[in-house]
Amino acid sequence: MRLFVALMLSDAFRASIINTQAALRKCGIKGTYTAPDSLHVTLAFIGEQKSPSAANDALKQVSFSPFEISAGPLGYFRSSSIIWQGLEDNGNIVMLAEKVRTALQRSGVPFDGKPAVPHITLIRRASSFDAEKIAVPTETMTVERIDLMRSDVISGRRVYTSLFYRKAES
Ligand code: 2AM
Repeated sequence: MRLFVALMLSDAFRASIINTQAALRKCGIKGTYTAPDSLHVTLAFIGEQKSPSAANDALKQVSFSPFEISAGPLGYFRSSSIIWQGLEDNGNIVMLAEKVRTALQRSGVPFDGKPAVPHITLIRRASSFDAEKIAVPTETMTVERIDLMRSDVISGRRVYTSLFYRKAES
């Protein structure tokens, strides 16, 4: 099974991101828009594993306090034609990603070591990136949990399912 660790979005935050996707659509940008339920921030991409148990055990070792995030400007990964929502988070997402990755390493779970760039993928294979007119959402959310996610292709569509979550300690 294909696994990754992510921050999933609150309903209100997700709704504001969906509005941004709608604004991009209105601008005529074509591509594969991320489905509402799949919008997330990746902390660590693990990839294929026979079982989620070692990753579960690793997440049990991660402790963190709740923190606020808000939307920032949009960004563009030119190499993969991805338009993404940037985030304002006082560096907390990268710090949390580091904790997750350290715990995975200690548990012997492999992961993609590319530096974490906090983002929410909005459109893959975007036809262009002409988004200066798009307003930045004002919604904020409190990060209160991290999820171990499973990624499957079901009827040609990628579907993410939470297998386990670790709550912040307030
Ligand atoms: P993303 O974070 O830019 O959206 C599940 O595949 C998630 O893990 C995707 O959302 C994907 O991109 C992210 N990811 C990070 N590194 C990856 C890799 N090497 N291969 C596939 N997905 C990766």
